[in-house]
Amino acid sequence: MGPWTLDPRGPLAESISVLYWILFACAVVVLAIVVGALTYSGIKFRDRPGRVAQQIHGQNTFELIWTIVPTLMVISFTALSWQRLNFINDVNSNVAMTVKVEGRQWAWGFTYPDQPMFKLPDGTLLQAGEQLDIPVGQKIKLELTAKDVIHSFWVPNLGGKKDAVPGHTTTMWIQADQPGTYKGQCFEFCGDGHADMLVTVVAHPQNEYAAWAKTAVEEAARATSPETKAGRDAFLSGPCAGCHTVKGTTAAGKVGPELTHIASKPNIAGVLSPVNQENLTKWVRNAPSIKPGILMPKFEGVLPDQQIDQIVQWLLTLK
Ligand code: HEC
Ligand SMILES: [Cu+2]
Repeated sequence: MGPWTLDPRGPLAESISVLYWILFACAVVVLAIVVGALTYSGIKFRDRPGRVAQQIHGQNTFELIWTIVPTLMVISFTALSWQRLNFINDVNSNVAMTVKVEGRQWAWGFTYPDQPMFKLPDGTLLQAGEQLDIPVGQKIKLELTAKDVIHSFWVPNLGGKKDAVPGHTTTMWIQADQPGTYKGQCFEFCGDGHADMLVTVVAHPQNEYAAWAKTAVEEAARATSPETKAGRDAFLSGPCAGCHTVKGTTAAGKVGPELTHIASKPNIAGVLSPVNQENLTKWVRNAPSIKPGILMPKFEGVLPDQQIDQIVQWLLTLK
């Protein structure tokens, strides 16, 4: 049924949607009773030839019913919600793994837990932009924060919403009961690119998860060598990552082309070839002078020359 709360695919989403249906059913019953009684009395007691409508005061039985019944309903809604909130807010028991999530304008970045299976050869941890891969049937704790403004993490089939707040860590958990791809979206208006701030959670069968992690670590290792770490860091923490995607890193920008294999391309943006240090440096320094009217700004005088050099060194490793 697509990404929405009423199509739950895990225990957290399930508990939310069941509560929703209970409240909805009760609301429909109340609505039917109120509208029914109103219509009935409107017709039965109306002023008409041979009958003068009257004001009636005091009806103990009715007054007791419509005080006690709603009170009991509200109390039971509170109890139900309370019990579910305990389940929803329990982010710590039986957690299989903890993933760090960072929201930034306008993409989600993930850092996998400090476990051997997610370690790259240089000792850093596997990261990903936009897509989070999890094993089926396991409780995954998310530690959320944001880099710039408040964002909100929401994958409706798997769980509720949680704000990602700059300088602060919030927690939530998700769990998928069947393998599949679950779409989500930032749910707090966060600027121009808000509508494109999508997230995909892919749930793998448990026995295939280790194999997925191995491949992902191998791919990511290509984008991390100790010599080019400075360039990588500058790229990921600077403006580049907001516009470009590099698989195996948190860079998940959508404005410009993907740069995962930029060093193997025949040319830069179809206008500069080959892809080498000289041409990449020219491009990053002043792309608009090479291809007028493009969205990529010039970085000459914006980033220090040394940083541009480091970034270019790193780009050259992306084969
Ligand atoms: C505001 C968005 C934006 C930012 C910021 C940005 N770029 Fe770009 N970049 C683009 C766009 C758009 C293109 C595609 C231009 C074209 O082909 O017309 C591009 C193209 C490129 C290309 C050529 C890609 C190819 O497939 O040939 C490289 C390399 C590149 N950018 C590197 C960088 C680096 C490094 C940074 C950071 C210093 C950066 N970009 C920052 C938008 C951006
Ligand atoms: Cu956002």
